[in-house]
Amino acid sequence: MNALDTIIVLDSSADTAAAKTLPRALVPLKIITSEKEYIDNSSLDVGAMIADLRAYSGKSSTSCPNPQEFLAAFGEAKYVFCITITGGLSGSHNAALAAAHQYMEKYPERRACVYDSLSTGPELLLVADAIEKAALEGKSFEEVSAMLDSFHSKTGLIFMLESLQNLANNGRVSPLAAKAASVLGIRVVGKASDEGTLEQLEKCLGGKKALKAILANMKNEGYAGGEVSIAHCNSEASAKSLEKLILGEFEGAKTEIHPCGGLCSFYAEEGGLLVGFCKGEG
Ligand code: X90
Repeated sequence: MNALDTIIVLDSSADTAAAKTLPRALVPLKIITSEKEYIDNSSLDVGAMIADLRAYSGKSSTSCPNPQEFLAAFGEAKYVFCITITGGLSGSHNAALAAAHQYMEKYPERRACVYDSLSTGPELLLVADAIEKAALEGKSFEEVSAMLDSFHSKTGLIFMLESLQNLANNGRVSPLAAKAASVLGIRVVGKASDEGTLEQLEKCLGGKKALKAILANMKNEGYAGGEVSIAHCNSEASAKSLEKLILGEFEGAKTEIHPCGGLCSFYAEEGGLLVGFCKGEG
């Protein structure tokens, strides 16, 4: 596969499309309140959106891209790898599948592979990095697609949330789970389940305990010093503390911290951390 003909397309749940070697494109989801519609692209002022939401108590929701929006991002690429937020919680994956179908029907010589991350945020970035690495090693489109067939066992996502309000309001977790997290000072630590839904693992009182619980659960899921990508919603300090904790135990682990984009900020809410990791030693 000629790497120059290849594009990695992610929906905006991935937080960033900062290109490495291969071009990347982000397809925006939308965050909608009765006052405003926020398009989760690179011109979105995420900080201002968070401030708006803090002051807003009305109804809010999100919507996923349609197939046309994915098709536009595929552009003229010969090979497309498209990674979406979990199909268990969003229609984004189905829209991407429809787009890939139309793309290959219209251009029989082009290929598009769609990957359901069963997750969100940083875990998508780790998948993108792995695709990029394989492509640059000279693997064929079919070889990279085959690698993705068994890739879910290679990465994981642990999250820590201070509020589950927006998730519950939009039917993405049970109101009961949200109620438990609404107690002041309680943090919920959980993981992206094998089905691509939120699985609560622990409730922690206090930030320090929650950070320790994140690392303990990462190890439980097979983390042993591999790559880590941390997304935070207005909580860089706790992301840095977590990074320190990880490096304290796994010296030399490759870590990276970035702010959540619009979609993950809306659902993770202020104080939230999303931690994607590669299982094993990396
Ligand atoms: O289609 C849409 O409108 C988007 C719906 C997205 C719903 C869930 C977003 C979750 C974002 C929350 C914590 C991590 C959860 C991981 C579960 C797989 C972040």
